[in-house]
Order: sequence, then structure tokens, then C-alpha cells
Amino acid sequence: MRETWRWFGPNDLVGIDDVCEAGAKGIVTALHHVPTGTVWSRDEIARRKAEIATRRNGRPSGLAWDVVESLPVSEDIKTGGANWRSHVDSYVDSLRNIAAEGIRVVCYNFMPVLDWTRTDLAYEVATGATCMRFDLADFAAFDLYILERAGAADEFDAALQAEARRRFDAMSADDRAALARNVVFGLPGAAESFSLEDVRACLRDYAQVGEDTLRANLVAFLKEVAPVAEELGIRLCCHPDDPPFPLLGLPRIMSTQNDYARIMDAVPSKASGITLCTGSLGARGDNDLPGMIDALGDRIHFLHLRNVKREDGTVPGSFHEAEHLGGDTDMVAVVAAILREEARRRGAGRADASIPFRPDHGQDILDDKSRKAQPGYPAIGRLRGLAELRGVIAALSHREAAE
Ligand code: DNO
Ligand code: MN
Repeated sequence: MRETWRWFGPNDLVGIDDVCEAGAKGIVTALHHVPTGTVWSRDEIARRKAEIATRRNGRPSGLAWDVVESLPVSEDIKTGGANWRSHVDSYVDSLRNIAAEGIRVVCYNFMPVLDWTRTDLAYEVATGATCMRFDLADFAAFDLYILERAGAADEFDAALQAEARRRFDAMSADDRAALARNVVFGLPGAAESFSLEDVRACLRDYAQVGEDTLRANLVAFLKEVAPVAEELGIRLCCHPDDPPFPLLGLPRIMSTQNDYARIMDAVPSKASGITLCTGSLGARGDNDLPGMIDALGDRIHFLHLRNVKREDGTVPGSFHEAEHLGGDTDMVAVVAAILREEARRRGAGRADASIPFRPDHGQDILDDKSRKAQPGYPAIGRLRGLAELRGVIAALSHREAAE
């Protein structure tokens, strides 16, 4: 398992020197300033590589750009809109430039309109640490009474609607603005940042795009890009829906093992694979993560390791981001399953036997509260997650070697 770390580029308050001190070996980043649908030029990619390679004092960092996260897929590709062809062509050109610069793993997601979604970015847990949280009643309050989406009322049961009303009525104007901001403003890594009006316009574009159409559009996209990725030696990997259930009446098609199996079967090329995010998938109690790794392992090209605590156990349901070894996912069993997959790959002589992983998110702890990093991406909380995971990996690998 190769240790990587997400870095948001030169403006990230958690810098390359911090990554070196944390001991990670590779960087996960993107050209966040390039608008979705346009080509990533070789020059821009090379510039970012040079920034990764250099510490503040000018010495080499020893870090490599291992994973692109994300090369965003445009809404026109997801809906089959007017710019479908030109956006697919741009995607292919970007892949060619990424490969020419020596990067071989490219993460993307296929969530309509909103990328990952939370209602609270600083929820305090018992230890005093803060973390991100998704609260279903708050989300319903946003949908029903802030966005005022037509049709929302039919999608929530009476008890949830009553609770959402109660919450909304109790919120100050500032609380309401903060909730709207948290939901639609675009969390780090999201391709787009929206206003409420933008979201309403996007929802109109999805009026005719149900689950089957969205799935067909993902397959059509992969049929175009996977052969190119294969030729270039690139491994594409799709991040799951976060949270893994429909929001705002929009379809979501990458939420379960069955969802992944359908897409992997429809486009059997190994160049089309999976970003296994234990945090996103773990928000559903019916996702068996070690089982997913055993079933789909040879298509997993990238791992996000984090944990969630499901608050009510239902789907859809509320959850918050727990410590990496806390929460409802058995992280030791997850790591054991990954090590089994890596052993299989080594046995088969595969060059990609070491799968890149990153501690995905962390709680804000200690000095994180005075260094405002991107929400979910604090220095110390992630370092803690990485260190705990490193311990599990070392212990299990040691045992495996001894057996
Ligand atoms: C969620 C996280 C997100 C993700 C974004 C962009 O689980 O991994 O930060 O990276 O969806 O890729
Ligand atoms: Mn993730």
C-alpha cells in the first residue's frame, strides 16, 4: 500500500513540507483552476509537478504526483448534453497529456450536480475534535425550505418533514445561510461552486435524466475513454457517491457493490476501475467493504481510507466522520482485504501490486483549529489517520511475512 496525501496546490495551507514530515510518499492533486471541459495542457501539468518536487528551501521533496484527483467529468457528459462530444474529446486530450507527464492513476466521479455533500463542517464530537457531518433532517430542511425544490415534499416521509420544519423554524438567518453554503457552495475537490439559482438550473437539466440514463451515459463515456486509457497505461478510477444515496431527486449510480459490478461488467477493461472510498461507501450499513474488496479487488486502483459513524443505521441516513479506526467500518478487516489483493497481484506479477491510498479527511484536532485548511483536509487530523493506518498496515504485513 503506497502512502499518498491530497494536496490542493500552492494555496493549500498544508504544504509540501508538511507532507514530507508526515512521511507520505506520493501526492494526489488536480489542476483545480482549469475549468471543467477544457484540456489540461502539458505545460500546466509539468508546472504542478515541479511545485510538488520542491520544498520551501529549494531542496527536492522526493514526492511524486501519483494520482490525479479529480479529472472532473462535465455535466454535459453526465446528462448527454450539447457539449458531450467536445468535452469527451477534451477529456481524452487531457489523459494523453497526463500520461505524457508520467502520471498513471486518474480519479473521477459521476455524481450529478453536487459533488460530496455535508450539512455541518465543524460538528463537535465527545473528545472536543470537530468533524464533518451529514444530517438528513437538516438536509431535508435545506431541500424543502431553502432550495424550495418542487417535488421535494413527496420524497420525505411525514415524520422527517415535520422534523425538518422544526429545525428550519429554529434556525437563525445566519444558520440558514451557513446550511445553504455548506450544501451547495462546493466542498474541496468539487468541480463547481454553485449558487442556489445555479442548482435550480442544473436540476432542470436533469429533468429527463433518471438512473438508467445516467448509467448509460457513464457507460458511453467509459467506452470512449477506457480504450485510450488502456493504450496510455492509465488506470481510471471512479469515486463513489458521497453520500451513497440519491439527493435532491437526482439519480446516483455508484453507491453499492452491485452498482460498481454493473459498470465494471459493462466496460470490462481493467483501465476502467474503482476508487474505493471506505468513508463514502461506509455511510450505508448494507455495504460490506472487505467483501467488496474481495469481489472487485482487481479493479481497485486507488483507496480513500476513512471511517464514518452512522447515527441511525437507515438508508438514507445521518452520519459523521469518525476517527480512522473508530466508526462503523472495521478498518483492520479492510486493510487485511487490501493486503490479500496486493498479494494476489504480486503472485500474478502485476506492476500495480502496490495500491495508492490516502487518509481521506481527518477530524480537526490540536492546532488544526488555528490553521484553517480546506474543510475535511486538516494537517494533524489527517496525519493522525495516516499514522494509525500505517500502524495497522505494518502489523498485518509483519504477521503475513511471519506466516
Ligand atoms: C470524499 C472525498 C472527497 C472527494 C471529492 C473529489 O469522500 O474523497 O474529498 O475527494 O469527491 O474527488
Ligand atoms: Mn473519498
